[in-house]
Amino acid sequence: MTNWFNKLTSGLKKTSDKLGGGISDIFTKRRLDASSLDDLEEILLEADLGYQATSEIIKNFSSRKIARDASSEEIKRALKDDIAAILSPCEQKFELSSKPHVILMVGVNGAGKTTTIGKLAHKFKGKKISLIAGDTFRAAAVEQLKIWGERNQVRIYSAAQGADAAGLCFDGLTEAVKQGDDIVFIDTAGRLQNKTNLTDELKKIIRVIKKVIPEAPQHTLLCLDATTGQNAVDQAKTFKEIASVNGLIINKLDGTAKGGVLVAVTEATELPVYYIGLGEGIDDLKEFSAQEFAASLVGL
Ligand SMILES: Nc1nc2c(ncn2[C@@H]2O[C@H](COP(=O)(O)OP(=O)(O)O)[C@@H](O)[C@H]2O)c(=O)[nH]1
Ligand SMILES: [Mg+2]
Repeated sequence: MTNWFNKLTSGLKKTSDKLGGGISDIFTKRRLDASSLDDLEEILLEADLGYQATSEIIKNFSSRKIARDASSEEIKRALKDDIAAILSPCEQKFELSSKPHVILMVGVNGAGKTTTIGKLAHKFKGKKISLIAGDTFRAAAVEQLKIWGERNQVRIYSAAQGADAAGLCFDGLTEAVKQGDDIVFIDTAGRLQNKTNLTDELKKIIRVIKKVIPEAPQHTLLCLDATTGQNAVDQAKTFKEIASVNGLIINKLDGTAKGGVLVAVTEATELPVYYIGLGEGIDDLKEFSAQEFAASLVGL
């Protein structure tokens, strides 16, 4: 727990240096007034929190009873509370509801889909798990998932490069039902540069999944790369629209200066953040905590 908090805090250090450092710069010498609030607003925008969250926070600050001579530490605490309040509806426990529980992983190339499947399979160690290598576009993607399958000692269902992803999902899921799997993870390709193709492919995959199990996928999780900043917000909106995403995983929060984008993404989508990625290793996936995240973000 403390370990994780340290990891989160050091991961977000570049963001909190910007945010917390900026606050110290403003409020060490100046009072809380319209002009220092303007500067605070600028800092929040620069830290990628997005326009909506930023204006909400600034409005809160104006109406709040914070002493005009509050220390930068007090300002940070108030800011942390505001950010935690914005994020708290997004903190939801990830729960399995069916057998098999089908988890469809979506997101652009490089967002961490395959890696996250590997990490999640590890988290659910003890359950009967299979992985479907639905990114049939790149041979490397199948290989990468196979390595995660071996590491976790779980079954992987794959086809040759270029095979029809929806057909593979149908076969893999049918097999999972037959085998009595508890959880099935479906990896997908993420070519957002061709939105029509991607949309068609994802829709087809979802249709096919429903043919085998009408209430699946129980979770469609969108992986986002925090280092892409405001791009992640656009991706989130797009994928929510085309793939009925019902949960987020924000990766690469280790070492980014754009950690604030998590706030912008949740404001834009109103989706829960189930996990955050803090590294490439099998253990580097953490359940999202609004309080911890807000504290790390402002450097408290
Ligand atoms: N630093 C860091 N790297 C990550 C994280 N998640 C994934 N990666 C790396 O990002 C790269 C792309 O990940 P991958 O799972 O292949 O993305 P995909 O294309 O969406 O399947 C790989 O090199 C991963 O090891 C994370 O949380 N932190
Ligand atoms: Mg992949």
